[in-house]
Amino acid sequence: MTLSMEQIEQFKRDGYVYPIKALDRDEAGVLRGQLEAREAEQGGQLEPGQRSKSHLLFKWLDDLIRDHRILDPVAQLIGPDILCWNTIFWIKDIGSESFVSWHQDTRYWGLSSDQVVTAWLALSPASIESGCMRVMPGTHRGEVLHHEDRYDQANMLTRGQEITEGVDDKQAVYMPLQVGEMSIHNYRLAHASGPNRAADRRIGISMHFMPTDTQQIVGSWDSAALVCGTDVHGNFTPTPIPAADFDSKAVAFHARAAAAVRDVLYVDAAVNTQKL
Ligand SMILES: O=C(O)CCC(=O)C(=O)O
Repeated sequence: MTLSMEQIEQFKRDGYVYPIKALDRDEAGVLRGQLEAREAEQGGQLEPGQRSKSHLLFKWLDDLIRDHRILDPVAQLIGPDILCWNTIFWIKDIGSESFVSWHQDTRYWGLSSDQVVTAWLALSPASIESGCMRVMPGTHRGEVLHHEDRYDQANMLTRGQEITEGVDDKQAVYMPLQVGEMSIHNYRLAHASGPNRAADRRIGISMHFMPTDTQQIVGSWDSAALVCGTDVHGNFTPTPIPAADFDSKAVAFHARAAAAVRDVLYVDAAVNTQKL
């Protein structure tokens, strides 16, 4: 589960590394089953508000952000003292037009560090056909590019934010993943994804990890889970560990924590599209 020196160098140069085998296929299938059982109980899908800070709702996801198979490669890239800031479900149903426009997360998350990384785990096949992520190598080393809020209904991003110049589709690299594999990218790296034209749902979970010295510089309050090492900085309120899926104490904390993230993501936005 550890990254080679070559992969670490590639991550520094290009801003991403994939595929990393994290879970067995069957194990990932069990997690998908747990997610889909909850979706079925609720009438078929997650509510938008359940897509973010989801480790407070799903015990198995809180276990996952603490799993060494996820954390070992992350620690190789950002060091041993690690907070998980957020977890987000990215689900594109069969035939869904949902897409993600070119964007850099560093522009919107209000986090002070340039070391924040996203580990994106596939619970179903993420292929070019199903709308896997694509990235613009090296953009994590440049300026934050200009974004415009476009509010496209099919865009999964909160405000349909899109980079207006500085990305060239022809230079983009697709990151296809098999079930149980993950990619890791720096949150300053420009990335995007297309609609799902495959015969299965495309289901991914993004887990956003950062060094413990990171600060929230846009919002007045924020939370994170200490998942590795120690936190001598105390910049984020620790998230409770749910005792079970949808345990009431964690659900109550989730309401506040997810709202704080929304406040940051929608700051100065003309429209609250309620996508998270
Ligand atoms: O799942 C996708 O297609 C996009 C995910 C994304 O933008 C992210 O994890 O930062």
